[in-house]
Amino acid sequence: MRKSIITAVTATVLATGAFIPAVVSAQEIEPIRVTMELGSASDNLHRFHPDHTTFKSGTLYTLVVTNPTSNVHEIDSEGLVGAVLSVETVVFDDVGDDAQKIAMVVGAPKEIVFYPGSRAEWTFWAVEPGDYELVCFTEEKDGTTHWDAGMKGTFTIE
Ligand SMILES: [Cu+2]
Repeated sequence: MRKSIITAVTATVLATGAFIPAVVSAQEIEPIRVTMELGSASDNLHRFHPDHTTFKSGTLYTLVVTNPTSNVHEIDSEGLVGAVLSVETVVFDDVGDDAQKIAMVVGAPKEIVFYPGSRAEWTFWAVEPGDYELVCFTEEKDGTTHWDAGMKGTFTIE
């Protein structure tokens, strides 16, 4: 499934002439896995770990995002979504290695909300260089957001 999707994306991109990936053959392409945690199980601070991640243009990545906390969090980066070619996002029922796939989204995820103890793996080609804001706008009962509490970061494509 993944191979056929990646091949289709590559063909589409080549047809538009907008972007030529480093690898254009139909062979299996292994994405580079990059991890990020939303908050931390050891404290209740609303932070991205790490709060800055750098990608190289023309490279295929899987951003592995886990929420080990008891809070709802999200990754919201409209800039990055527009600067990459999204392949798929696979949703898991747990953060650990025994987690089961429970859903897959094909194409671009506008934003992803993570319920406590969940994980998602977003696979995309990094394309357009730049710095892109990352925020979590989960709202607390008092009306403040995690962004207010400092849950913000940056994605860079170089
Ligand atoms: Cu949050």
